[in-house]
Amino acid sequence: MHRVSKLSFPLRPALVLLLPLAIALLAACTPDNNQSTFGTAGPIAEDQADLFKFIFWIAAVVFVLVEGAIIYIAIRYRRRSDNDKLPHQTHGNNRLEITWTVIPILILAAIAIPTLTDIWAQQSGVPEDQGEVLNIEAIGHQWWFEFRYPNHEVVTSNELHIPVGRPVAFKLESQDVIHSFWVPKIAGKVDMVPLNDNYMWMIGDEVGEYYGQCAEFCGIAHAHMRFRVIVHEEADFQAWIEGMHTAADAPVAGSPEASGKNLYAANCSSCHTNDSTTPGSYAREISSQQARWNGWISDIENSGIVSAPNLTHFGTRSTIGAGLKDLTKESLEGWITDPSSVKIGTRMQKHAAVYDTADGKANLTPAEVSDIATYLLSLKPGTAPAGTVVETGGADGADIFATNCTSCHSTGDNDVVGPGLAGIGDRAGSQVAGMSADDYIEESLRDPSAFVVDGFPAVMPEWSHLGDDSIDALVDYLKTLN
Ligand code: HEC
Ligand code: HEC
Ligand SMILES: [Cu+2]
Repeated sequence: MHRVSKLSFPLRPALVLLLPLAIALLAACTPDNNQSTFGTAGPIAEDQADLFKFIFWIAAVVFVLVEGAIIYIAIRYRRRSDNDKLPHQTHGNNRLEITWTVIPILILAAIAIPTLTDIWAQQSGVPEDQGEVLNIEAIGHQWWFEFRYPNHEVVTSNELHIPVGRPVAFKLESQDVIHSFWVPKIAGKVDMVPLNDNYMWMIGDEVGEYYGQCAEFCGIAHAHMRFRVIVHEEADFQAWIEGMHTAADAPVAGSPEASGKNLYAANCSSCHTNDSTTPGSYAREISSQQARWNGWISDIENSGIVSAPNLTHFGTRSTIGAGLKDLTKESLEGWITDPSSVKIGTRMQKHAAVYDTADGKANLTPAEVSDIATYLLSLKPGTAPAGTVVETGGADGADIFATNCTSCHSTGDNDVVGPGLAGIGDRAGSQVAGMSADDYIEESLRDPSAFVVDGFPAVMPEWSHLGDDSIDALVDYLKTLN
């Protein structure tokens, strides 16, 4: 007779293989992991973890009882010999039917109470009674995060700074596709949907650095769309805000930083702003970012610009490529030379003119890459008091232009956000009847809304704060562009 009791499957080797695998998978559940939702550091994540555990234990009890009963019955009432007869067949038992209808209702009700309480608490707006609320706008881009602090007029990217113990209210936006904002240890995830703002809030309970991640598949670099949340003591947070309003020191003439600064102005500043420290720079960055986006959307294949991370005080960052790598001189040089070797699919490499080469790598020598990296790493709050306008280079028009204008204007014929300025001296004289070239250019700087060039957005900031000498120097410099 054929016997089935002997397993033909090699049980022992299978266990030897499966056991370590199971242990490895379970190890992912340790609370210490950077993205584990078990080791929480904020009330929202904590409530969600508690809810998870509550439901898990109910499910575990149900599982053990039901599976136990099945196994017990299967063994206890199995067919023992060919002589066993089919037992008496029944159908329907009211008492049993009612029991196994009522028990699940009770279980679901027990789960619904804390679930609804949590949803209610988390969705009914940021708590106003737990300290001064910090407002942040978080914007998803393929494949990085922009953070704006409207009340502090600070813009940064990929590294979010918040004070410990204070409620933070987020307005979540997206510029391109649907992303999702998730800081596993501090708060649950909420989608970032284009043209439909979402809201969430969180409180960071413990000072430290936490991982964030886009949690909605958004394209090729989705898994590499990360960010960091740095939770500070209140005083350190205030110092950070203050630092973000303190200009970096100007590079010493002839230094690698000075060379890097010029290379940056020529190759990078059409997409990146790196000096959002002065009064008015917040509004300027928002309009530049919008203009970069408009430029990209109007010519997705060939645009030379696209919205990009704000690099103000990049030297204080700890990561690069949206939280992908630690920031070091080497990783930064690798990024500048060939961004997709670090992160596949970046828009930076696709659109920046400097990568328009045969092998797609930067059209820069290693020394030039090194200078740009040195310059970017030197961007930290400088020694001038917060809020002062650092007039780098005194009244040297070329330098003032490199610092303030190259994010929107090229000195050639190419339009970036604003028109290419080659030949502006010649054409300025004929723009407005009776107005000299000098006056036209000067008026364009002092009151850009006076004449808006056809076909361009009215986003040009006004420049009176640079001072009369600088404006004169700029006008003289602009007239030399041909
Ligand atoms: C066409 C627009 C464009 C130009 C020009 C450009 N970048 Fe970028 N850059 C981007 C975009 C977009 C990202 C975000 C990439 C990502 O994370 O997917 C980026 C990211 C970066 C980052 C990482 C920022 C972060 O927060 O992790 C650095 C550093 C950087 N660029 C430096 C440069 C330098 C240096 C140049 C000039 C050699 C340059 N960029 C030119 C668009 C541009
Ligand atoms: C945020 C982007 C932006 C920045 C930064 C910017 N501009 Fe402009 N600029 C524009 C735009 C857009 C126009 C065209 C619309 C208009 O005339 O307002 C323009 C127009 C001009 C014009 C008139 C051009 C013409 O053909 O008539 C001049 C001159 C000019 N800018 C000079 C400067 C100088 C100098 C700086 C730096 C001190 C500067 N811009 C900074 C966006 C910018
Ligand atoms: Cu995303």
